[in-house]
Amino acid sequence: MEFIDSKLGHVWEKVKAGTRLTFEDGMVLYASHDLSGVGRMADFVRRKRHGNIAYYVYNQHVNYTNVCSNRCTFCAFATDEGTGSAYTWSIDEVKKRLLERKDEPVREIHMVGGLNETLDFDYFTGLLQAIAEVRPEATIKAFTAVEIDYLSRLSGLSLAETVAELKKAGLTMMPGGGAEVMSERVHGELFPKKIGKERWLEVMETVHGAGIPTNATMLYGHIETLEERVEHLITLRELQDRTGGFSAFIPLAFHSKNTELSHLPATTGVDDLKNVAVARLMLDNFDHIKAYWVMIGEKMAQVALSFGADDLDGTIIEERITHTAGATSAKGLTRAEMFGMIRGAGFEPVERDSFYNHLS
Ligand code: V47
Repeated sequence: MEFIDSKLGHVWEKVKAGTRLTFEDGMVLYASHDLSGVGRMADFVRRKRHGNIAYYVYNQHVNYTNVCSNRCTFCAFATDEGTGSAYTWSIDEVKKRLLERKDEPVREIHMVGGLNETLDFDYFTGLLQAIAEVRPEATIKAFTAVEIDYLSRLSGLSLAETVAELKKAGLTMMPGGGAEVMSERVHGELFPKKIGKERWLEVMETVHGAGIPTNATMLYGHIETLEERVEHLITLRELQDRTGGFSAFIPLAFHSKNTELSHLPATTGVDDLKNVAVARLMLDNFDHIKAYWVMIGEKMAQVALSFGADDLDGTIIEERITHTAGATSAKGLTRAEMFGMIRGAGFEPVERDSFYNHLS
């Protein structure tokens, strides 16, 4: 492979040989202006794993409350109880929202919410049971590690016992949010009330130990350094070596509108593609890299399929977290639009369930 940036040659030798990349290699990749060179290497690895296939899932988002006691500075979604925009859905309200779309072939319910201190533990198990009842054919992918930690404190149960109770009630998978960037510096500045790196990892390890797969994410494009990004990826890779419980990694592009960080500019297209590509190259033990179209836009997500991504996430319809922070992407996509994006990029669309079983 020919490179504009000669430093990439050394990384390419390793990629070809299947040798694990180091922290220094990660820095070379992030610092390089040879975007197509980084992307071609990521595409090489992606095609070895997934050939010409690109995935999407027919899913529905449920954000049961936006009341949150953590109040992270990067979040536009969260609010305090009693404000005009505060809401909390009862279990019946959630059921009603699921039933409204009962004639659609939804295969995954993605559910996350704020830390709302007015809700008790029974609400959460009741929520899972109700969803499992209304949508028995869908996987319930719910609660970030932050919520699981909170639920353990709320219930007074150990982490393992909490996870066991949630699993019994219907939890079958967990999304990847909540770690943001695993750096003490960023944690202190942007989300001091939220659990930190060690606890996030402990929750994930416990959940994986209970046989529940999870995703992992990284929120980029705020105050993090390139070093902190690479360290974050290596930390995830190390946990994956131990548990094998991570299914997909999703780089999350920061949106600053309506947040305390509204002075920060949007991420660039180059950075969006680079985060997908570097993740594919560094995370050699992750099967799937998602290009989350909600955050990077439909057009960039389509291009990202040639930069290491093999999955576009879902159809969604009612995304709230990123749109409250100014996302200009659609709120949902149809199957036909998913197909069009994937086919237009030269890949074969495959509808999947939460565990990447092929449905079409
Ligand atoms: O943890 C919050 C992020 C996450 C903003 O696992 C923001 O399949 C950008 O984790 N700008 C929740 N990002 C979303 C998430 C997710 C999404 C899609 C799929 C999966 C999966 C997981 O959203 C939070 C936080 O990192 N976030 N505010 C913002 N202003």
